[in-house]
Amino acid sequence: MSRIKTLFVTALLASTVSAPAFAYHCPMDAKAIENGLANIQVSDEVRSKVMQLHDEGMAAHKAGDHQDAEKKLAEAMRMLLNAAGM
Ligand SMILES: [Cu+2]
Repeated sequence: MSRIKTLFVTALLASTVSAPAFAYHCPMDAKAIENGLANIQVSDEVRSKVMQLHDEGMAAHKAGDHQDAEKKLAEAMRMLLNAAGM
């Protein structure tokens, strides 16, 4: 559980700190969300909301809108963290 938390916190920090200076990291964030969903017990409601944000984020990423993608992916990660009580 704590390894998952570290993963999310690292990804969220990367989102806020490095977004303008470094390459976008949407796929990394998406992977963190997938790992989180696989390892954290959440309600079906939270799971489907997180998956929706994940899918929307990756769709935006593929469309080249990385800023919007990272916003959605960060929101999904926060939702997972909140749901897990971390
Ligand atoms: Cu992207």
